[in-house]
Amino acid sequence: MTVLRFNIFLIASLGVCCCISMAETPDFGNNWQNAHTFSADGSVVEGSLNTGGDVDWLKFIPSPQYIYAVSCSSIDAGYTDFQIFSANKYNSMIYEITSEESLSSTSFTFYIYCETPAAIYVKVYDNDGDYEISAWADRAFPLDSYSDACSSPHNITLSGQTTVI
Ligand SMILES: [Ca+2]
Ligand SMILES: [Ca+2]
Repeated sequence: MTVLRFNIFLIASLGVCCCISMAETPDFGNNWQNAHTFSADGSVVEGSLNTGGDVDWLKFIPSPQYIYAVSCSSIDAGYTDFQIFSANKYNSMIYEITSEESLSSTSFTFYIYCETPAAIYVKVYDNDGDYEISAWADRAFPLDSYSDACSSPHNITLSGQTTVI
């Protein structure tokens, strides 16, 4: 009888643990410096915007010379705002690579050329409710022949008429 009770308690505990591990616990960071790191292997990350103006930041580290796909979906009614940012090579600041158009949807997939392993960030905000994010390496691409150093830029030749206003 004691063994049976213990097994029932163990099963109940495992069930609770499984539910907890699926949830966003703790809340994903509210700024890019505290972003939640996830793997860009196609697996889905589930998150939730809590009431009171919650903001969630997530990030992944890409392999260089790949085009990555980032898929964002709002699960609940209404749309959630998603913005995607890239870090500089020192990981000291970020800049946005999405536009306003890509935010006004309940679901979208955005493709990013990742020449370096600089972190890619996703900011989620607006409208309480659940959302899903996944990312994966879509395909490799060769490096371009243009220099990365400003001391040896690729020269371009301008042609045509120049208009000065
Ligand atoms: Ca959250
Ligand atoms: Ca948060």
